[in-house]
Amino acid sequence: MNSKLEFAGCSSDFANSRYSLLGVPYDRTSSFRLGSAKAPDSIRRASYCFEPYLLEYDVSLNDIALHDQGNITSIEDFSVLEKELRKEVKKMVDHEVFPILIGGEHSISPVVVSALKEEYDDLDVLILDAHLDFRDEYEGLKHSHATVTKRISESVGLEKTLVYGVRSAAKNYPDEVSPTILTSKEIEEDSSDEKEGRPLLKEELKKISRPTYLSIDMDVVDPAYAPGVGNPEPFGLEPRTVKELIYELTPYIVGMDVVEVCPKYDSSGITSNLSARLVYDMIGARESRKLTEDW
Ligand SMILES: [Mn+2]
Repeated sequence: MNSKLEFAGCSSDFANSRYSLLGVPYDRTSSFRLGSAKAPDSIRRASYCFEPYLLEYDVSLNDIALHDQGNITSIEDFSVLEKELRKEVKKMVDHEVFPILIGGEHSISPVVVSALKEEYDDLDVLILDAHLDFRDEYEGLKHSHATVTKRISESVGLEKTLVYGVRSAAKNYPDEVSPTILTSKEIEEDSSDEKEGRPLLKEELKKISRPTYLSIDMDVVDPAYAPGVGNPEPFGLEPRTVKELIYELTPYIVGMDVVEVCPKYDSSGITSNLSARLVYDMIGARESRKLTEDW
């Protein structure tokens, strides 16, 4: 662990914390723009932009035991990183601390999912991503940011892998062995009925009533709001949509990550800013909606 910076409000020690952040600055397989290794500290810096009191949730981060573990240092080799990251996630689960992972590239997520699967046998995974990332391998690599959905589906099962916000996939999609997807178009066009408020999304999310891991690839958001990512893909989700999705899902979330931010291409810092704010939102929403299930 080598980061001196801490995410805002992280004054609790690990053993007494409810949430713990871990930076994973792994960035070895990015196919287009490198630079996500700088994201954990960039998102930590951005976290000081906001008031600890979250008006919409009537929750103050100052009243919640938050902890920041710094960054994983074993980032040169995937198999070494995998071992270290699994150990850290297991430690958090054993201490009943909610894990928040800050990437780094998306290939860290299957490792976290596989570690959580040992604790939660019935785990669902909701991936927010512009890209389907369902290749079996990419450029000869099994563990690449372009194979994330495939690896996750092997861990928890295809029927328990959901990908929302998709607008880019390899040519052989769809086929009979694909995960459940909602495209960014389906999700944004769902918002037209003000009274009902996203009926399709709410209907889809009803299928989730189990512990769920939430993986947010920031490229799910439209590049107008989140330009600083490895593979920006136009026609994405509005930030507010992601916020609402997090709110609807919070009773079930048992861990989350925010990945693929690339500060080098984030000249105004708005992608790091939004990433930090989504972490605030998840905590605020989760604290305001008491968990109803004991997993
Ligand atoms: Mn992506």
